[in-house]
Amino acid sequence: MPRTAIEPGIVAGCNGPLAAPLERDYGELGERLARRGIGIEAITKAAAGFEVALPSWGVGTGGTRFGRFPLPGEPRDVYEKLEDCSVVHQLVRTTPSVSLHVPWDRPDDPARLKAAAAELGLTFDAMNSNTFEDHTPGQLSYKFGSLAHTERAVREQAIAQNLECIELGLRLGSRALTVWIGDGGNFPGQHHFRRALGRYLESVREIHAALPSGWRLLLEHKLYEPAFYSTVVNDWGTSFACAREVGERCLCLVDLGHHAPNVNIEMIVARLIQFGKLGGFHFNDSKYGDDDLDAGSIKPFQLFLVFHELVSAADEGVPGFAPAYLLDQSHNVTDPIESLMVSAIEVQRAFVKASLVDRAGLAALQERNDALRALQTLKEAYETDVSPILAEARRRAGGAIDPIAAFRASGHRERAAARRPAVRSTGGGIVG
Ligand code: RM4
Ligand code: MN
Ligand code: MN
Repeated sequence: MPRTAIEPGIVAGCNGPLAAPLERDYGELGERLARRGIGIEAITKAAAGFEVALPSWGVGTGGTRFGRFPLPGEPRDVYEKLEDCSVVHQLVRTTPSVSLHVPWDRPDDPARLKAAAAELGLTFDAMNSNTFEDHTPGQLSYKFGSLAHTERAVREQAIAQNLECIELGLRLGSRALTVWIGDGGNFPGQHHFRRALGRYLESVREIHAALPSGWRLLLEHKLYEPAFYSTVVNDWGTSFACAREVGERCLCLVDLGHHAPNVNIEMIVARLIQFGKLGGFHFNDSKYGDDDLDAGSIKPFQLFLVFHELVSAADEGVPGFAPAYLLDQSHNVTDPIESLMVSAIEVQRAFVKASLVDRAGLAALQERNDALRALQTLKEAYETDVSPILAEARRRAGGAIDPIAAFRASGHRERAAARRPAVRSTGGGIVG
């Protein structure tokens, strides 16, 4: 049994009075779904099998370039980050793995870190390399780029940093490296677009060649920021072209906040699936840009439509389809543990609703070009309140029926505040 950061009796105590009303709600939903020919138990089983990884950098308060408002008891090192991730998983039961960002999370002793994670019932998801800021004094600077830098020596340093991530990940049990670079230009004329992308490709090829067996390399695009005029890997088309050039184990990662407003992301997802290049997701929500808001908080219907593509691909057994799911958010005004719990539930909610779509019926309507009924078919699934399924899946797995109430009752934040006196920078949050 893994060590739990929250006393299991507290969770059981919070669940007690909620169990009977949940049973009634679950029963009623079961009846309604049965009338549509859907067995609730199969859906609950699917919900219980759903997983999304946690970002180590998400458990500290984020911030903007205008400031950061830290909470008491924020994790100060990777061990404390793991402990907070374990709280999320203990209560929601869908987040058993953690994605590390190096060097923010560079462990002193990988074997010790792996053992600490195992003790908490956690494993490691994709590794992330940070070559978008300078870390060590004396290192070559990434001010003008990393993998696409004009100078070979800087590119070599950035490649070496990615290889170090792989090396570390190998010792931690990770199976993927996600590469997002900040390389780009702030002024027209600053970059020779084709040469910059050519240099990036050359660097990525080297990293790909060093991948251990069973590993995947995930390329993450983003249209702007930190560069505000041009970005080297700016969109999914560029990412796709690069992944195809580089090789079979090089795939694309879609971060929901990395597109221009109103872009049809679910179509991008479908395209990447169709061409065998969808490697993973960073879930968050966005109103204007890479806002890193909580998943499902702004455009829940879009999240559902994305999952409709994902669930269809899984149902159809698209060969090689196994995207990695991760939350990638910045929590500026909420308790990060609470935001991560709610976000994990929202992503799972979108998955479960997408699992309710009458896909055979939809296919027939598409054939007949019945646009109105086709939309209604999707809406029927989207508008079903699946909360009792999510709560029941958590309850059966030993989690909390109401994770926020259980977290607040647990006193974890207060205990952490007492045990973890503040340090200047936790290396967490987007602004470090
Ligand atoms: C970037 C991108 C990366 C994340 C960093 C912190 O915008 O989303 O995935 O690692 O932020
Ligand atoms: Mn991301
Ligand atoms: Mn981002």
